[in-house]
Amino acid sequence: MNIIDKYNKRAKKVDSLLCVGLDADFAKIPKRFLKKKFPQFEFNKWIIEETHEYAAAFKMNSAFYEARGDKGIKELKMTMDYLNKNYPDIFTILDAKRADIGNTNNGYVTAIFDWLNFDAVTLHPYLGKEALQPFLDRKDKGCIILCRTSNPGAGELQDLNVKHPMFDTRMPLWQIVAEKVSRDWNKNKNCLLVVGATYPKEMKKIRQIVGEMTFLVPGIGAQGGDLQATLKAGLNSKGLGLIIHSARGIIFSGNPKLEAQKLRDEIRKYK
Ligand code: OMP
Repeated sequence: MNIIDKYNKRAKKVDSLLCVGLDADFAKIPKRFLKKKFPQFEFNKWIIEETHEYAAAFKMNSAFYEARGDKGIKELKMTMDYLNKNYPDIFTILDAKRADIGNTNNGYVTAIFDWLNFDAVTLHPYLGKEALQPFLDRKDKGCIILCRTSNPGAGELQDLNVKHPMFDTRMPLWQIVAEKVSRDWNKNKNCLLVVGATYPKEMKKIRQIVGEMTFLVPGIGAQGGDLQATLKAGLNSKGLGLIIHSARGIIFSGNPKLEAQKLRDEIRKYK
């Protein structure tokens, strides 16, 4: 099965486009978990149990695990083993924003896709397709390329008006990334794009450029992105094509189950 089909299948099964972010920030997880032997894992297990029925995907940002050294990496792996064993149909994303020269990427590919067994990883486009080939070659896994990020300073580089590589015209760099990835890098139909919910106008343009491709959409919840505008701008012709992500807005809300359900319901309503 194509990796995007895995996401679509789960999204249809639970009628949800929600991705719950398991960003288990050690400074923020409730005190009762800190007494446990594996605090981040136990916290994640609780969040997974509270929210899985609403989730089409789970995403983990490796920063929050790397920050605890070998303990954090172990608990990241424990979380993935738990998800693979108990909820194998839920799409899993490691947010690590990797990318290096080709042979170094082989190490990332083995660690993220084979050892941790994530379905997809976030990647920088900056080194180009030739360098990313070890990721792109993995037909069974997803490559989620940063295109228009959600942060306020995203435009510093992404808005640079650059010459189109083939035509005598100029456009913002994020448009070139969208075009390149959809037309040239996506031979194995395993590429996705990161498009922040905080930039719905750009999302609409990117949807026009790339057709049916799937976007990972961070920026809902704590970053203030507009869900209704996001769905309007970003859904593809099949009513899919979006992985709507929220971490802090759900996991540190006091009632993760309720917040996940609310967001799932809002997605259904505006869809
Ligand atoms: P919350 O703001 O807590 O919902 O978390 C957002 C998550 O998405 C964090 O793990 C970020 O690192 C990640 N993220 C963005 O916030 N903006 C982006 O443009 C891209 C990402 C990402 O690649 O996931």
